[in-house]
This record gives sequence, structure tokens and C-alpha cells, in this order.
Amino acid sequence: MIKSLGGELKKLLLILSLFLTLSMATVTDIDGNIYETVLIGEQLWMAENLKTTHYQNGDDIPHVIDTNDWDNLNIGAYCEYENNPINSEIYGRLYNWYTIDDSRGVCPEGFHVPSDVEIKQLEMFLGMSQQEANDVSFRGTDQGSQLAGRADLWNDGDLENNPVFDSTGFVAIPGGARIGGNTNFIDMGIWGDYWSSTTQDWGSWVRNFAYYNSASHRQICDKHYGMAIRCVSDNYILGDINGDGILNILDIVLMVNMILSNEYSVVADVNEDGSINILDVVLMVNILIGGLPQSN
Ligand SMILES: [Ca+2]
Ligand SMILES: [Ca+2]
Ligand SMILES: [Ca+2]
Repeated sequence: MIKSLGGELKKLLLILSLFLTLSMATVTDIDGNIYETVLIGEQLWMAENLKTTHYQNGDDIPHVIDTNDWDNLNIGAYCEYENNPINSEIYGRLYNWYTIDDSRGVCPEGFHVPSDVEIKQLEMFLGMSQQEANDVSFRGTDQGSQLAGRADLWNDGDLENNPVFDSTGFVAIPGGARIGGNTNFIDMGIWGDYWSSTTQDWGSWVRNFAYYNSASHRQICDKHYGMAIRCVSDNYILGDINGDGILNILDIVLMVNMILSNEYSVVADVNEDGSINILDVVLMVNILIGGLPQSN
């Protein structure tokens, strides 16, 4: 009897873990690259650097290898670190800022390049104050470590040695940048550089993560630079915890998991009372039975 109960329990756990595996949400770009996504607070982020070589409508993004050409661009373009395509497999591609400014859209459908404010929201959800978020250079405490991942790619230092390293699933990586001129490619293993869509004077606000510092770095960079892109979802559906656009049993499994681990996200707070508990599960079941998607 006990033996067979144990067997049933194993089966149940197996089914549950299968659900959890399936519920890892993904988004696919125009080239067919599949990216994992991660919900942090109420923002659904791509958990990998963008690789696309086409805009959302299928138009080519120019691939510019020559450094002199790259330096003189005023339209969108991409390249691979050190012009080596193998680097794009792990690190994604490097894009200049004009790619982000192009109305054809560089991110997958339903996603966009985050504004400076949206990145601040992410950092503040991870414990940064508004005042710190508005600051430049290294700000906050350990937000860089929380957002970074893949210790094997980073040089050894404070970023990966912080206990909260890789705790969010955002997995920022040190893909370096293309700054053009004689230096051209720089900092792989040392810095990870991410565009925002927000311009300021001659450049655009970016976030940088450095192997030797567990904080998050904010500065303005030249629009001609080539840097990584992380896209964020345009919106979310209340209750769609894995962000795949539909409400089903997978979202309920994730919701139960969040209750068990005492996590909070507005996406899972279906009855919008400020906490996630059995009431949200009951409401979700009702929504599924009634088939009424709740849009936010
Ligand atoms: Ca390392
Ligand atoms: Ca879902
Ligand atoms: Ca609730």
C-alpha cells in the first residue's frame, strides 16, 4: 500500500516537473531564433541576447563588417563580436543604436527595446531606490549580480562572487561592444553592454555590467557603438504567468509554486488584492472554466 502510494507520488511529481519544464515560456524572432523569457516583477524579459538579422517585417538589417563603414553609419546595422559568427551563438549580435530607432522593429512581435525608465523599473524591483536609479555610473548594491548569469563567461570578480549572482534568470552576459576606430571590439568577458531606446543629447542611455562590480552601471553611449539588446514584452495578460499569451493549467501550476515560495508578481495577482494566495487560484480556475481571458 505504502509502496504503491510512493509510486503514485513519483508519477505525480514527474507530471508536475514536466509541466514546469513545458511552462518555460519562449519567444521566437523573425529568423526563427527561440529565446527563453523571464518574468521579473511585472515585466516579461527575453532571457537571452537578441540575434536577429532581420527587422520584424522581414527586411534585412545591414550586416557591416568593415570598421570604417561601421563608424560612419547613420542607419541600423549589426555585426558579430570580432566579426566572428560563432560569437553570436552565445552572446547574440551587436547592434548600433540606429537599429533600435528603426520603425520596422528589431524585437520579436509583441516585444520592444526597453526605455531607460523600464530598465529603472527592473532595477528598482530588485531593490534599487528611485534616487539611485536616476544616478549615473555604478549605482545600487547588488543589482548587477542579480541580473548577470553564466559565471563561466565572466572574468572572476565581485559580480559572480556575490551570493545573489544569477538569482533572477535575466542572465546578463559579458558580450563586450564594438566601439569602432582602432580599438573596434572590446571587453568580452569583462563588460556586458545593453541598449535602452532612450536618447540623451548625442547618445543613448545604456546599462553595463562589469565583472569586478556587483552594481549596475548607467551611462550615455555613442549611437554608433555596437551593443547587445534585450527586449521586453509590450504588455501582459493577467494570470498569464509564463507569458505565452494563453491562460491554462501551466499558469496555475506556476501560481501554486509562487504561493509555496512566497513570491509576488502583479501578473499572478488575478484578483488584484496585493497578495497571491488560494483566492487567485480559485479565480484562475473560474476564468479557465468560463473561458474569459482577462486583459490588462
Ligand atoms: Ca567566471
Ligand atoms: Ca500562460
Ligand atoms: Ca490576490
